[in-house]
Amino acid sequence: MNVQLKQDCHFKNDGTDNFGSDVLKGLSAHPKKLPSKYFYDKTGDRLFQEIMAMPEYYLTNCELDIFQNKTEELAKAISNINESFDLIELGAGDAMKSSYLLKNLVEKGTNFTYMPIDISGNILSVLQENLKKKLPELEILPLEGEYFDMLDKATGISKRKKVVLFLGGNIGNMESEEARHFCNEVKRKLNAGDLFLVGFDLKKNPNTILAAYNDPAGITASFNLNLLTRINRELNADFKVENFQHYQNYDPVSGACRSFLVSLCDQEVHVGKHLFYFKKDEWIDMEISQKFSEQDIKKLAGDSGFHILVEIKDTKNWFVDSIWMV
Ligand code: AVJ
Repeated sequence: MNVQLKQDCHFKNDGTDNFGSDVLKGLSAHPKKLPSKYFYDKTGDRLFQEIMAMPEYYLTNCELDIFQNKTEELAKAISNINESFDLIELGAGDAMKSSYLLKNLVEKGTNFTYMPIDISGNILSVLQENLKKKLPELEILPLEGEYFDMLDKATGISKRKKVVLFLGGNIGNMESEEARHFCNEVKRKLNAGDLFLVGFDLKKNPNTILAAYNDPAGITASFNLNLLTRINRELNADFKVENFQHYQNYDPVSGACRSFLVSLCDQEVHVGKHLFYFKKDEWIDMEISQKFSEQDIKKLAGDSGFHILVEIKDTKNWFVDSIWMV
């Protein structure tokens, strides 16, 4: 089974997930939009793995570079907590990147419990099996469910200090207001001295960014179009996928990298008993992958009640793991 690098996939925001009502709400909005968190069905998971394997898609390799080659710096930042703690990972997946940090901490004899949170119980059991083999001394407590429900559970289980990881640049899939709200919620669940490590994709040459999301082979296009196929299958809809075209855009001023699906003709689409009209050239807002400047990150940390302890970048300076303290 190919579950490698799956950890970026399981992005969820809150405990109120409802595919059907979210889709109906999005298609009733002006302009129409669909939530990118629903990209990850079985086909979507596979397409995202193909994206991560593309030479243009640099994000995964950059963060892997940090976890593989700057492990000691990460561990040193975490050692600011000089007592036992829980290491909680939001959307842990197969823990490919974090396993380098876990190994370092275990070898140092650090007293901590790893609590991977994921909505996929299946991937969590794969993770547990792998880590048991690789790091038999690691204390691990997998938590299957939504981020905030499981964070509550974790804080209920133990009163120890907390280190929360949110990797992969997943924060970029939120609009800025949503990201602020998300960080605020994490902050509310933590105590003074706890840490929050967030992975951000940085602003860089606009052509480099656009290329990562606008691949000539059309994998990213398929990744977007697959959501229409999923809606057809799961919500009894009749999207004609060939009537929509992927359009990708990066605005270096705002740092927003956005994907759209453009309707190629006037058309009607049924979703269950609901009917939606698309004008030719009308678009659906699909996904934002926000890029950040150092200033943007500082502002987000400050606005949500954290201060930046240390920032660790990859060798190219394209990606940063920013470590915040309450
Ligand atoms: C999983 C959110 C990090 O936004 O870069 C990749 C998803 N979308 N190509 C990203 C994605 C199109 C990815 N994240």
